Amino acid sequence: MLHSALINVMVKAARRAGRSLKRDLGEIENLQVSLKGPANFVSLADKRAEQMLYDDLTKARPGYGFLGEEGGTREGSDKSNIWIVDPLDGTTNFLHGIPQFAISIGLQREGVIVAGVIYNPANDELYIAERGKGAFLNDMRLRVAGRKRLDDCVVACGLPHIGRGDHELSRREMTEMQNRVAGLRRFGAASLDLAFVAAGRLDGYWERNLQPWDIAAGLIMVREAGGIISGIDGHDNAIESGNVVCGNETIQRELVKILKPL
Ligand code: 2AM
Ligand code: CA
Repeated sequence: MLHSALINVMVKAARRAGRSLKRDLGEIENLQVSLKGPANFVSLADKRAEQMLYDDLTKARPGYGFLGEEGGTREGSDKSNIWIVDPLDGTTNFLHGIPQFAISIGLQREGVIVAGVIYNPANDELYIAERGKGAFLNDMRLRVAGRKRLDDCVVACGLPHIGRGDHELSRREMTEMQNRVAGLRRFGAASLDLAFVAAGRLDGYWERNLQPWDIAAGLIMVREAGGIISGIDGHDNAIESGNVVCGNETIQRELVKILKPL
């Protein structure tokens, strides 16, 4: 399938960094048994992947800014374009050898996300979206699920990590949702949760306290698949607030109705 030059640049970068992560994943199983564990190794894998992405993306589009999880903001001469990159989303999964992690690359232009690529090298699933051109999984056009009744829906969430976020609030959310949905899931890689909503695998997803690089590529993926993504308050502020609620029009609205008052 033919994609734009921009998407080709993003895909090429994601695949190269993905090969590196996949090799590193192979090493992790050996390291699991060591006393120190693979944590330091993973941190290096993460940094190496980000450096590759930075090199490839800035080589292909000199001047664009770069916001990465590892290196923070690197300003470019072109102030209107910025890459928003997570070299390894789902770090905890990766560390444990669970094949649910991804490279996430978003492009923000004049404050709007215009393109996104999410790549899971473990199963070679490549998600692509470009503004006005649709969303794709390995070249298959994506569409969010059509279910309208929450009690038919499988919905994923994120849970705050140890020492972070409001654990009491997340328990209230889960209690409420368990009473309302067919199945509740927690996969641990925000970018892939968003991609799964775009692919119609999940009917909905919500999570609080995320970072721009967790959300950027997934946001356009969901929108280009015909879904709605917002903050917990239902407004278009997912990246700014770090809180995400998404699904088809009906399900996103239902989820906001439940989560907002909690
Ligand atoms: P990460 O693996 O890149 O850190 C899981 O709920 C999601 O939350 C993942 O996408 C994870 O991305 C993200 N996340 C955000 N803040 C985190 C933190 N402090 N610790 C671990 N994961 C975090
Ligand atoms: Ca992340």
